[in-house]
Amino acid sequence: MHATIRVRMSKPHYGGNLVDGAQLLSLFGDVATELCILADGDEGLFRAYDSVEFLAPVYSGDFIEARGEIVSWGRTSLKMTFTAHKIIAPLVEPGLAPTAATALSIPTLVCRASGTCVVPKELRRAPRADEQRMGLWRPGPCIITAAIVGAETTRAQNPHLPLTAAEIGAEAARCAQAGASVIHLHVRDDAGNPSQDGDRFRAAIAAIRARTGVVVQCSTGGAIGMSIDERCGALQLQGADAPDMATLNVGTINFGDDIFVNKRQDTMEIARRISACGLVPEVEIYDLGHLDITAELIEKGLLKPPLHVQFVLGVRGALSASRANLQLLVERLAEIDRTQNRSGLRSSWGVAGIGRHEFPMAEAAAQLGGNLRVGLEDNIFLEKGVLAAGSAPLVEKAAALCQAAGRAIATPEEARALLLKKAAAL
Ligand code: KMH
Ligand code: ZN
Repeated sequence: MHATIRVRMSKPHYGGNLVDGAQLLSLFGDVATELCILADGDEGLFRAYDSVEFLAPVYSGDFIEARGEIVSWGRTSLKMTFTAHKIIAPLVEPGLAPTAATALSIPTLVCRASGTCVVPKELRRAPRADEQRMGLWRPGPCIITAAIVGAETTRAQNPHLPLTAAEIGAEAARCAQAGASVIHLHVRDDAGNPSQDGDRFRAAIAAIRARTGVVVQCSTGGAIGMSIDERCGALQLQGADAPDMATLNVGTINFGDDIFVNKRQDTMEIARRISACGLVPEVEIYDLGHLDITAELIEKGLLKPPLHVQFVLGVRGALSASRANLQLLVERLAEIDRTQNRSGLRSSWGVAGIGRHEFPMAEAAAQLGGNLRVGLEDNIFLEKGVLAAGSAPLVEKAAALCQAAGRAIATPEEARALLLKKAAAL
């Protein structure tokens, strides 16, 4: 959750037209108040700053953009970080009119701070039903998805990669123990090569369900070069064999040195098949334009909001894994909700950062109120140079980031309730 205000500084305090730092802190106070209202439906109180740095002078006439983000969700307190950038400055140069001013091509960071706000216990109110439904307040528990197999990771890269149904079942149980509530599932053939064979999915799903109650989400992305029918192997499963969810890839991207092809007509066909099976789709978004395709699929009646989307960031050839890009995607999804979602329920999102971006993105998701995905499909290292002993240690590390951000971790039952209620909309 973030808030931004832009204000022109008008009161010089010191010689040379300099503005005093307290004015910047007053802007942060207003940003903090907005965040408290968004998070708790109450103005809250600023309790303390734990750091304030003044980094460049601010003069009367400068335009300042003050921005704040919630980075930890305590029970009654909210920890926030703030930045103030100078974005426009008067041009005071001989020969120029006194009205001359310029928009800075590179805004100057003039101040940064972090602090804590509280809503005193006695002032807290319960969210109204409409506020609750639309998720205007604090985010719910964080759903951790474990992508434990994938199609590209090999045993040579990480010897802990599960391949057989029994190995997959055991790894899913370890991940559930560590905090995962959804398993994103691919399967392999006897040689360990990617497969989307329905029987192999059936065996893997049965092995998972014999050991844990996690939500099972099967891939329809498969591996590069597979046909659409091949990719949809898991959609043949019916009744008790069927998965709970299936992925829907909506756009073509460069994928390292390959191309992951998702033609328009193929995407529409897979969307129809997922819907015909009564499964909840998870829409895989690798680039900003993919949300425009998603909007078109809603228009065509092939997707029904509220949606659940996974932002997969940091694939070489698609959108990079930055916090700014993630926020852009979250805002575009919110716009889709505002314009195309009449259900009264907000769409949900998660993020999967590829390679070294896995944990920065997991932390950003936890702080921004989203869900997250980790696992050997996306990243094989626990930390720089240290191979992860399976996906479970990656889940454990992500769960610690959730806890540091004050987010509860969704149980499989909670994930089921949050994700699968979207089925009602199909
Ligand atoms: N293996 C990637 C080419 C999905 O599971 O839906 C595609 C993929 C997406 O993994
Ligand atoms: Zn996948």
